[in-house]
Amino acid sequence: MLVAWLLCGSWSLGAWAQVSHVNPVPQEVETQGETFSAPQSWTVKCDKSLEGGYALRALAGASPKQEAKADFTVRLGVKGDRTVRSFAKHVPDRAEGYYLHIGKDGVELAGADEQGLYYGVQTLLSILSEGKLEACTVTDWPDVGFRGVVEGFYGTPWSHEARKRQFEFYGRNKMNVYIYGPKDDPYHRAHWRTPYPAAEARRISELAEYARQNGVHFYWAIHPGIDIKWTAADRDSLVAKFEQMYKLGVRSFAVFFDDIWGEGTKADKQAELLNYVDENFIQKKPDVSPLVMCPTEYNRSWASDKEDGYLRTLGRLLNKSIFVMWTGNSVVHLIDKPTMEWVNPRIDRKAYIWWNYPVTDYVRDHLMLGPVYGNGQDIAGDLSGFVSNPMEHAEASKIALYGIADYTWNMADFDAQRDWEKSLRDLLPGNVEALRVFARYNEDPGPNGHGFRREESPAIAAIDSALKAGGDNGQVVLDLLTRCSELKTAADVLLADRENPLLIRELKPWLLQARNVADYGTAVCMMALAASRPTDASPLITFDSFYRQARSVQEQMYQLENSDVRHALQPGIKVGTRVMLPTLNGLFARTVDRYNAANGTQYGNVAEYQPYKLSSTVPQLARQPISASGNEVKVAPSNEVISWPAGAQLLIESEQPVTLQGMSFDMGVAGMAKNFRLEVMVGGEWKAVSLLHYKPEETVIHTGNELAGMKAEKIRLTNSSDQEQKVYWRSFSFTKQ
Ligand code: 14T
Repeated sequence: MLVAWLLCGSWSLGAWAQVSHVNPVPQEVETQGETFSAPQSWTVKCDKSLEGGYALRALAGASPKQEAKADFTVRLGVKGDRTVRSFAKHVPDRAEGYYLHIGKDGVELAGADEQGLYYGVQTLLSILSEGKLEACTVTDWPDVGFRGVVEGFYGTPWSHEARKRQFEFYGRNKMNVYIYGPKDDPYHRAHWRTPYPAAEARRISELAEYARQNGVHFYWAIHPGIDIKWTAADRDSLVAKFEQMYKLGVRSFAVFFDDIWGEGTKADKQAELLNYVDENFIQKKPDVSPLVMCPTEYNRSWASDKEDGYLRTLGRLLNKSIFVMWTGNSVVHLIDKPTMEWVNPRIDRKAYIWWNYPVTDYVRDHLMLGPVYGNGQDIAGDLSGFVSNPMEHAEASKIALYGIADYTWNMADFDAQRDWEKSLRDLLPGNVEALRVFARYNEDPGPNGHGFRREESPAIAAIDSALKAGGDNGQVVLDLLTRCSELKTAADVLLADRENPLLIRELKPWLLQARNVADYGTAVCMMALAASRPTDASPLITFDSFYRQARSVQEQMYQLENSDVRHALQPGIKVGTRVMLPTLNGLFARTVDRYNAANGTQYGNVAEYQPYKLSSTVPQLARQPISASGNEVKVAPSNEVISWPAGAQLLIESEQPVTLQGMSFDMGVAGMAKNFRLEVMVGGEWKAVSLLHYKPEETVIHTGNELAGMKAEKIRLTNSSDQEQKVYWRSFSFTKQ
């Protein structure tokens, strides 16, 4: 009785164990939708040659025990094996394809190759996931040959454990490539010639082996372009490094020439080197995958289109067996038919897409947890590979990666929304509702130099329009209030989640900020309600109290953003900045205006808390973030060369006068101090402060002693020379007493 009841309990969730929930969506499925409970044990039959292989090993972990004489048999193998002879004719004639038939008394499974068999096992396991099986026939294969991930972002590389978890995820979701190329691994880029020390070498070895067990090609990439000389010595260093990696068990290799300048960027030299590596290393070893390269001009906006330009030279000279990566029309861009039609003839082969999504190294204050929509679904035949550059948050990246696995496997049937729902359930089955709500406010990267944007919380966009159209009608305000409450609940529930602690640790700063956004929204909605319906229920249920609460939460949002919860390089924790916060700020301002007009009061209608405001007539500086932490106020550095016109200025305004202690900044050029004038506004008057270098060859600029103790209302820095100055914006900060 008890057992029956327990089984029923699990069955009620069991609707999940269906072929329709397999990711990626299979190419061909026949089913009547009939499910039955899986056997307690089964007999696995295969040819001897497969025993000990990774496909068989994947099956060994499954829940039905393997027994010599069970009623239920699983017959499996690779096309050509004796065991699968009777049904081998159904196997699709495609690399990595498989045929899977699940019946009441057994399973037939045959792969076009061992990888195909492995994928058939994955499909079987995922149908099996809830103790049930569905009677069905699946004929399946991937659209794109190489599918997966390039760990190619700037910032903290993924941890060893995170990478291993990733490989399991790739295996389950039928991705077959992981390219190791974290920009901040010194042995990949800065010290590419240096062999890995023993401990790091051991980890790479372990990763390569772990990847293999999960059906993933572990590509190790080298990034030699920063200082390479086109000499025999450097060529040999590169091959020697590859040999070291080969000895560690690496069987797939890539060479990156992205984000470099100078000598390393020459197409003919790159091609000569790569052909050498291809002919003397890759081709010489029978068990090594094709070489992959990332070009210097890796997107259309940077590509010169001359007949003898970079791309065509590469296309002409590079061995045809070498894959060439491409990010699309710009660094961060969707990929479509015209993208492929432009690049393929130029590189004279099918491009291998490096998709810069969901990477956030250019907007570290945001998360990208939204659906994977917008790429062309008719380009499967135009690509040789498609890999995603993820976020430095490994677990959180899985939402997007799940979608990319699905898209690259079966492009025509890809449905971004359906896929997204499935991915959330896969990542956090116990708290999928909360994750869905939270993710809707973490989709868009915010304004950025690459011009890449995503939609965000469509439900809130609809509320915003309704509010504006209906004069902040009470019913719509209640709808918004409900959404705020929902967001708060989602964040709280996720903060207490124990199912995927690694994910929650990554999300935590944004979960805390989501609570603030929700609290702010609640206060604003209550302001709107209290403004039209004053009550005397409590002295705190008033417009005035909610107004003060809204301002207070804004300040807390600011404090959190500038706390050490976040990234040192780029402070900030942004949630709901595209739709939710503008909706709330709009409602706040309209409500205050309406209240002031009706009551003759003078509440300020700007909610955003900003103790320091930066503005500039130097266009490249006007949008630099300014932040405070402890006693230090910093303007974020910029990676570009700044053209600072004569007479142009940078202005910092403080909400309240601050007593200065010290200041220094670095414009990357020695002797620059004489071209600039620094002034501080004290009591409404501009006072000059002297600027100096401690040593003539130093680029850092210091201020004279007169600065300390000044009660500054504003600070301004002006190019006082009579010509434009080219400078770097390396650092700028001042301290308060
Ligand atoms: F290799 C490339 F295909 C590529 O995309 N390189 C980097 C990549 O590592 C980084 O994660 C990505 C997103 O920020 O963009 C590329 O890096 C850049 C892009 C720029 F536009 C570095 C400097 C830039 F100015």
